[in-house]
Amino acid sequence: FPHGVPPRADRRRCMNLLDSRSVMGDLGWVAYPKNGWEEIGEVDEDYAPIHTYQVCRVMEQNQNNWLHTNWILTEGAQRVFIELKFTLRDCNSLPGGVGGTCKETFNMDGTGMTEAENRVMKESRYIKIDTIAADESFTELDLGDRVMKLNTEVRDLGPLTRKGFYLAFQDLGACIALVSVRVFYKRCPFLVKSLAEFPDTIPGSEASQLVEVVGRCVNNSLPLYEPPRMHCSTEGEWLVPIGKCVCQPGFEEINGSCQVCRPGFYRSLLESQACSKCPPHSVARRAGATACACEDGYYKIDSDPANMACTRPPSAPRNAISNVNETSVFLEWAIPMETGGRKDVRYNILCRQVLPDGRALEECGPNVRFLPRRVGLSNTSVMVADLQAHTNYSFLLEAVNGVSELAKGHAKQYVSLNVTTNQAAPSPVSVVRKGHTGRSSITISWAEPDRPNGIILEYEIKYFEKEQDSSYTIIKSKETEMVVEGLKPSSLYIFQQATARSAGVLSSRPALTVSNQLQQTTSCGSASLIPPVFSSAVTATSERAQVSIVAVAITLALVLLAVVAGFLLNGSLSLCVRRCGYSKAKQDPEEEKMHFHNGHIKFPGVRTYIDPLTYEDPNQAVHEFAQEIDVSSICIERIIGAGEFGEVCSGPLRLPGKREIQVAIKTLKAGYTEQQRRDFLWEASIMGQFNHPNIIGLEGVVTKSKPVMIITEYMENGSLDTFLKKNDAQFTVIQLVGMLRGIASGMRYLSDMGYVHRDLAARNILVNSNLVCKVSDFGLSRVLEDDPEAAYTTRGGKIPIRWTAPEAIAYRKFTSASDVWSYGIVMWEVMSYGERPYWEMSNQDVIKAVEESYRLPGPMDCPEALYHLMMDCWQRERTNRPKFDEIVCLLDKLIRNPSSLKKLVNSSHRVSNLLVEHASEDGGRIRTVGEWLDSIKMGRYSELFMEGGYSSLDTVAQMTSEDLRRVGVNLAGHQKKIITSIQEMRVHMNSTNSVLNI
Ligand code: ACK
Repeated sequence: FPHGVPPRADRRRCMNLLDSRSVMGDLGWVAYPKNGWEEIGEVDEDYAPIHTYQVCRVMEQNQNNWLHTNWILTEGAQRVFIELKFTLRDCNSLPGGVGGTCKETFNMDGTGMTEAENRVMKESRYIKIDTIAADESFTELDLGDRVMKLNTEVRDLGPLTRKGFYLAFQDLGACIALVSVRVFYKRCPFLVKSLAEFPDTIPGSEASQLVEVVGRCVNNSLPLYEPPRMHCSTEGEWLVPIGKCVCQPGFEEINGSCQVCRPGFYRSLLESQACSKCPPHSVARRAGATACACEDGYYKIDSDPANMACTRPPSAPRNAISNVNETSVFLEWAIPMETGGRKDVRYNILCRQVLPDGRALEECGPNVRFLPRRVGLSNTSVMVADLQAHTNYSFLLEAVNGVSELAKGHAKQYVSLNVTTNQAAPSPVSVVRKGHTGRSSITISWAEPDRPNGIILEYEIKYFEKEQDSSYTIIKSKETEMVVEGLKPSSLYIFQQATARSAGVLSSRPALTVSNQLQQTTSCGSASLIPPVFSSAVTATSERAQVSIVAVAITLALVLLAVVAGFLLNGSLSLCVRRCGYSKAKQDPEEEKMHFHNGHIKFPGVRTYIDPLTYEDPNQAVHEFAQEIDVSSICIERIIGAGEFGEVCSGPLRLPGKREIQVAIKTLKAGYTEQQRRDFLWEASIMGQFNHPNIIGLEGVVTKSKPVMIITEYMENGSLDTFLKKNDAQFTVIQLVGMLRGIASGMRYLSDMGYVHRDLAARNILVNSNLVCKVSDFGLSRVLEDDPEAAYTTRGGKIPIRWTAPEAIAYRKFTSASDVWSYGIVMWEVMSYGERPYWEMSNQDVIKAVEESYRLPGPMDCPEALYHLMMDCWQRERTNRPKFDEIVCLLDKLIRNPSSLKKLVNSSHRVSNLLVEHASEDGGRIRTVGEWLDSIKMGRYSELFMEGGYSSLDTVAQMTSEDLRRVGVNLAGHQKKIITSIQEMRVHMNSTNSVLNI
């Protein structure tokens, strides 16, 4: 060390085993031969006494002078360092020719032999450590000047395996003064780092070796994730720290030690640094808190983070309103004034029916439906359906949040709403029983419908002879039993049961509801029941039957008109025949003209859609059907999209005396022509005629100021196709069927109104926050002009080929039946989460394939019942397609009986039903994992599959759900989709040798 004293760190690091300078008395080293090395007392530069050993027999030949030290204990060190300080005489500076005898080096040797072993000194036992030469040798001159040319040399020695060793210095004829010999080892000194203590550690024997040492966490601290470790190098330095200790909860680190948290403060997580102040509404009365306790009346649930304020249950919902539609009630409310400090506010509905005495209340039965559900609603609205007609109900709306359960003593706060339902059609009669059967008569009976929805005035029976189904007979009964007489013997009769009731004072629409068909053959003496589900048999001759269908319709109309005439309020009346379990009944398309319209018997004065073209002045049409809104009631907040005529925006609408609602605002861009203005407002003239929960609602128009606007209800989730693509595989089948049911119900309403949409497609359906789907985009040919999907046909005009029925493409025969075809395509879009129908096939190929009877295959995971319905919608013969009311009935049935949706379209069916070579250029063959994932729209996982080692279809085919999770597919819907495809892949591999053919 140049300044004599080593730095502090080195002093701690270097442990002396021998230091000749520090020995006060005789060193006791042994010289051999005796006249070689001799011990001479001297003083150093500072005149401090030192021991030196000197030898200078440069004049004599063959010198071999040994000096060996005492036994030096290693103290466990495996490698030691030897520092020598010495002076050496320059041979050339010696007077007289000493010639070849003078040396300028000496040897340092060592042996690990014990004292006993080494009593008789044997040079041969020593091993040479090194030959030592001087950097600087001194001359006569230096002696004269008293300049000490001191050399320092350090050598290391190891690995040492014994407890000690001897050193020896061998002179072969040099002039040396050994001023000091220091032997030391290096160690990593005791260290406290990151709250962990590491003890004194002796390094390993090899030069580059690191010794790993596990530290001990200091008081009130704990290892974070893993025990703290450090590595001791041979230089005695601590290197490569791993892990650390942190203060345990309730303590914080201050100046390298753990101090307890003060009252009012807490520390819960090892990861957090310091104690934190208790969050609002919580306290820590003692020091060292690991969490704060909630104040009285405030609560916390396990999943609440420690730094979250304590919370309390919410107050009651506010501003509850109801909107009654027949036997359905739409309830809506505003969020509570006080949410309790939480974001997880949910709403529960308690429905109670007011009993006829007007005082007692009874909880609503299980038949009442709540959409989307009764409890745990996250939105501030609910649809309550299937209530009884003309009945008072009391609804209690309760707001709850995550801590409501804990707040047992907290009085629940409700808001209550009293509601009276209106008139509605009775539910179908479901059970029809056969009684006595005679040669020409049969007795049949039935139970009252589940929901009569009022007083049933009479039941109607419609029946016809199987072979003569173009005409039928209707007879009526006030009772739930009737004897049908005058039937032909040995003939098969089909019975259809209907219930009818008076409209009551409030309703203008009496209804007939058709129940299941009863099939019965009249017998020659004994009746025989025909097996099909809805059948039984009868004998009869019927003179009064066989009336032409038109005659029946007109008679029936007159009879029913007479029944309800006294109750008519608005002079309009329609009689609907809704049938479930649709039959592919013959229906002359021309019947539509004969007032048999889509299974509905229409009467003069029934509300139908009026073509705005029938108005000479289009402005008049607009104002006939759409309310003019003052522009000051609207506030445009956001642009949500672009339409053909201008931007589509959203914002609040506040009409005088009404509550504020969010609306969509379609604008007509500046610089329009009169024709464009007319075309733009055309849609409002149509939309304004409709009023149905599954048809986009028109609020009004702004025509008296600019820009001209159409204001519609706001649909939070935008268009259905984009919405589904965004939420791929995220819905349950029931949710999807619910959406389809809504669309079908809207379409049933449109077809009842006599309106043909012509451009029904998922992109033209809007979805609100409750997943309610509404049909939008009205405007006949104009819509098609706008639709980017619509292509010009050879006969002129634009048609969205993929969605359009063949007869509409071929000769523009657009009817509700062609809308049904499009509905089938929408079903396919929904069940495949927004997949493009017929993928990338060209329009020409689509037309050709459909013409050749190819149809779209069932989407993955699609229930068979739904695929059958799609296929029926795609019947070439349009009269064979189901009607929208049949579709609604069927979907309702499936929703009521979810097990009917369990059976999925099986893979072989999907594949054998394959449309055409639609997939990749390679004839639809999928060869790589990437192609396969793309084909099931899971391409986003390609990289994860590769990283997980699943790079071939063969390895993928072996994957389990567990493997999928390991790869990183965490969404349950995606796991299901991929696993289903893997199962299909296995089936295919067995038959097609590891190439998947979609
Ligand atoms: O898919 P989107 O978000 O839903 O983008 C289109 C865009 O405007 C252009 O038509 C959206 N849009 C149209 N009408 C409405 C509406 N009533 N509510 C919400 N978004 C709407 C549509």
